[in-house]
Order: sequence, then structure tokens, then C-alpha cells
Amino acid sequence: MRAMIKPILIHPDPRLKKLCAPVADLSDDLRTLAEDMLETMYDAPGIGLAAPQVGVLERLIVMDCIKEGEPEPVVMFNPEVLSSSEDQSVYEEGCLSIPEQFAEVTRPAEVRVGWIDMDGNPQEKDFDGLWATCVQHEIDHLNGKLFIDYLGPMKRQMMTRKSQKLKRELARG
Ligand code: K1U
Ligand code: ZN
Repeated sequence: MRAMIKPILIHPDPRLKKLCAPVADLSDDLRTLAEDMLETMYDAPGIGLAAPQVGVLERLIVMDCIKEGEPEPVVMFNPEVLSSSEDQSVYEEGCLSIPEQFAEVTRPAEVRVGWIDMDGNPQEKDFDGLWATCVQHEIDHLNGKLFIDYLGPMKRQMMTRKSQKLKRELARG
């Protein structure tokens, strides 16, 4: 069956603040959700997407940080940061749940991540550059954390108000 594009939740939404549950059994429904999330991410367009952004409170993320050439889709169930570099990197992040707004966030420049792949096999890999930023941003979503939570209260409130306004406008159509 063809993958489906899902609606992406816009901040503020209580589902974006929840701690997501680990995936216990890798069912065909979860594999289908992963395919739908990839389709939704490419359509947006974005470089990552986490299950709570489509209203599913389970530990699943998808990513593809390749800007040109062959796509490199990655699906991670129960992703975990195993270790982080002392080295930090600053990147101007965006979020599909906070459209049209960007802010600099500082995070570890390199991370080692463990996860379960689509076939149910455990994987471990080191990420750097945009992949490292993106995987940390997506894992944060699974813990109910948004990139604006790294900012000061004034900036966070301003971005939340803008997002709330946009959300109302989108709802009115
Ligand atoms: O999780 C998300 O909301 C997706 C988000 C991921 C992300 C972006 C930047 C830094 C860290 C994590 C996005 O994909 S926002 C859109 C975006 O960055 C983009 C869109 C089109 C082309 C390139 C980038
Ligand atoms: Zn995001």
C-alpha cells in the first residue's frame, strides 16, 4: 500500500510535551507508521520527524539529512544517545511543529546512538554534523522537549505566541 501523509501537530499541543513510551514489539502497524512518517517528512519538507509530531506517543523517529543526491532514509525505534562529545556545535534549528521560526541551539557536536532498525536488529552508529544535531532534536521530541526549551523564557514565549497565532490561522483555513 502507498504511504500516507499525516497531519503534523503544531505547538502548543499537550502531546508534544509528553514522555513517549518505548516500543515493545515491532509490529507491521509500527513499520507502516514509519513509512508514513518518512513520506510526511519528505513532503513537508523536513530532515527529521518524531512520532509525537503525528500524535503517536511512542519512541520512533525518522531522518534523512542528505541535501542532494540519493535519499538516505533512517528509521529508529527506541533511539538512545549512548555517548556525547565534549565538543559543542551551534546550529540554527527549525521544527515542523513550530513552522517558520528558527533559533540557534548548542548541542554536542558528535553523538553515539543505539536503536532498533526496521528488521528488529539493534544498531549503533556515530553521528556528526547535521545528522548529530537532527538525531538529538528528534530524540528530544520523544522526551517532550522542543528546541525552544533551550532558549531564554522571553524568546520561548515569543515563539510560542507566534506559533499559536499561525495554528489558529491554519485552523480557520
Ligand atoms: O523534527 C522536526 O521538527 C523536523 C526538523 C528537524 C531539524 C531541523 C533542523 C535542525 C534540527 C532538526 C526539520 O526538518 S525543520 C525543516 C528543515 O530543517 C529543512 C527543510 C527543508 C530542507 C532542509 C531543512
Ligand atoms: Zn522538531
